[in-house]
Amino acid sequence: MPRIVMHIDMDCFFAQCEEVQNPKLKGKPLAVCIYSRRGGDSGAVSTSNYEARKIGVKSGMAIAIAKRIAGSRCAFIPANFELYEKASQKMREILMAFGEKFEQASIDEAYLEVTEKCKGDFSKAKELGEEIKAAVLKQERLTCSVGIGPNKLIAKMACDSQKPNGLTVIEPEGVKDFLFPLPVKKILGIGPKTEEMLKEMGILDVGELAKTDTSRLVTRFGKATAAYLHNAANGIDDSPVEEKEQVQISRITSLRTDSRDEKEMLELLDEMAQDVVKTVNEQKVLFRTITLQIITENMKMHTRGKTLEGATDSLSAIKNEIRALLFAYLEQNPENIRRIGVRVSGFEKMKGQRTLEEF
Ligand code: TTP
Ligand code: MG
Repeated sequence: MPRIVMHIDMDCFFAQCEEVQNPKLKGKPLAVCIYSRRGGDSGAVSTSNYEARKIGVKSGMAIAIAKRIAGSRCAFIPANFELYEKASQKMREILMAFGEKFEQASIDEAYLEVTEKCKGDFSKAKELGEEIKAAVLKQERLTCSVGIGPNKLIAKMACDSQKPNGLTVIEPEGVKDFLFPLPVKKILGIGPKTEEMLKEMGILDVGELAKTDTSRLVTRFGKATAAYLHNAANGIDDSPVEEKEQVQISRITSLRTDSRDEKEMLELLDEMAQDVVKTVNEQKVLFRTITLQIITENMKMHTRGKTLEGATDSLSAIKNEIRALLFAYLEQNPENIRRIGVRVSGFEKMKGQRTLEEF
């Protein structure tokens, strides 16, 4: 049965999250910025929507330069990582259901192994890709791009080849036609330095790289890199889709203003505890450790944790422990608090037995 791997990447992820939260931003150029602590416009554009890319505002650009290029045509807003983390978690929950194995590759990218699910049939995989896009759009109101191929390397490159809102299928017979005309820098892992070295050897596109005698590559790059380059250029990649066990589930949020307002903190903690338990239940795990996270006004991070006798998924257990941890913390620490969070860890898989609280 031919192997089938899918790669999913959200389109202009941070910018789309902002557009969903504030639809007025939609349709106009938008840059999401990470401002540095130096103030003013120092910092970089984290990402921009496709309208902003058209006028030259791109990831990694200094904010001041982007403003010079775009002027008032483009909205510049600060990054809100809580929002993106939440959307990323939701994406994870949606996608996991669609394949036999799931691997998160970055905040907005994932791989799915779908060989069994599609019985090695690429047309079934294409239908599944369409279903996934529809599910993400319906549940998150976000568009993504999907690449389908015989391995992770081809799936990712297929995904990158048509953005935004793309769906690209490369079947095993089509791999060489797809890869060979591309410039070498399109191969995952080939950065400007390797590209330059290959150029000096007269190798510009993937087809040339694929046909280059490996001994020439070994002399230049060493054995391991030469093998990678040769295989990648020929579309060969045996790396498995690896489920990375989630080691913790957490939520963190900012207080309205830096303070020691217990009522506000308890309300926020209860809300986050509910959210955490919802994810815990979706992932069918039990946790043993509950941790309170505190970031003070001077940006110091403190954690206070408690490990329970037995694993649980009980909401009241989190609420009670977190309250106790908060009161103990406030006793000992006089500073105002900026951000506060809840984390659970020490997971055990649910064994099918129900917990006391469900009865
Ligand atoms: P990408 O998936 O590389 O970019 P993107 O989702 O914004 O756009 P595309 O449609 O091309 O996929 O990165 C995901 C997020 O990571 C992105 O929304 C913002 C963040 N990021 C940075 O903060 N700095 C960077 O230089 C890049 C490339 C991304
Ligand atoms: Mg993306």
